[in-house]
Amino acid sequence: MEKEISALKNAIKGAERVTVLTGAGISAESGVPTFRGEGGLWRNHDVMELATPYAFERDPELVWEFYNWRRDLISKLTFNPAHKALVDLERIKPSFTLISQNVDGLHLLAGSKNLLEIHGNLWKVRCTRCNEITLDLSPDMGPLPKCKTCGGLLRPHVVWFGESLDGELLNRAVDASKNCDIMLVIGTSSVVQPASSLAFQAKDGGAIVAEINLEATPNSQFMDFAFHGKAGEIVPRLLD
Ligand code: BJW
Ligand code: ZN
Repeated sequence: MEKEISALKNAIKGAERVTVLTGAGISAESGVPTFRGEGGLWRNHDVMELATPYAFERDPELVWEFYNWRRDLISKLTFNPAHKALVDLERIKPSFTLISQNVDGLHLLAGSKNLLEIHGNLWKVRCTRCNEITLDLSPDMGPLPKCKTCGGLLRPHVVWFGESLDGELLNRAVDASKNCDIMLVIGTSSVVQPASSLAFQAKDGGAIVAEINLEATPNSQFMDFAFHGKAGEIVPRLLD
């Protein structure tokens, strides 16, 4: 592992264009539950079944209760050494893009700048009637929050299963993946599309691709480097 760490460290040092893809695992050490595995249950509901437009249509109050619980939890948490190391890396690279599937806002809180939140942001809400998007940092939005402009029902401004990602954000994420020297894939199970395929776009574009995850993923075998361990420990070591 030491030799590999040192090889990847050198590759990162020599790279001008760096792209990073993160998932829930990078926030796990901050206390944010992941989606699959142990963190995947909320009051006996599979969180994957709550993160759908059908769940919101059927029972918006339950879905809002789930999101209010997450808002409250995350409002008490902060970024960890892995988030911070990426901020430091961005400062020294001529070209740096951070693509995150996370909606927790912890990369922004840490100070990341060129950030593409491809699954949205928990602290933004969108009106289901007039589509207005607003930032609202209150930990509890109440049972069925309404739009101040038109009175329509608000929803979290996140991307649920079966919904399309914002086209412009996705184009920028694909561009940054195809045109980088190195891509770091941190704390994602790599099972959700289209995020999972970005590592292949990077590889096709000639980049070195490295995964940092507690355990192997379906993409591990295609990686140039795969480190198994905690992001909060490995990422700062790679970038110090
Ligand atoms: C650590 C650690 C530590 C722990 N250190 N590591 C092609 C084929 C088949 C299906 C599809 C397809 N294209 C699209 C689909 C459908 C679907 C999809 O991908 N389904 C698959 C499950 C099969 N995709 C979509 O619907 C997407 N939309 C789309 O493509 O539109 C067009 C279209 C629609 C329908 C059909 C075809 C095309 C939208 C996806 C939206 C995902 N939304 C969510 C919820 C966001 C809102 C919210 O948070 O409330 O996004 S679901 C959830 O999964 C969330 C995450 O961002 C996402 C990814 O999860 P992530 O981050 O990887 O977390 P985990 O928990 O899975 O993994 C954590 C990892 O960390 C683990 O590996 C741990 O080991 C590790 N870890 N602690 C390092 N300390
Ligand atoms: Zn409205």
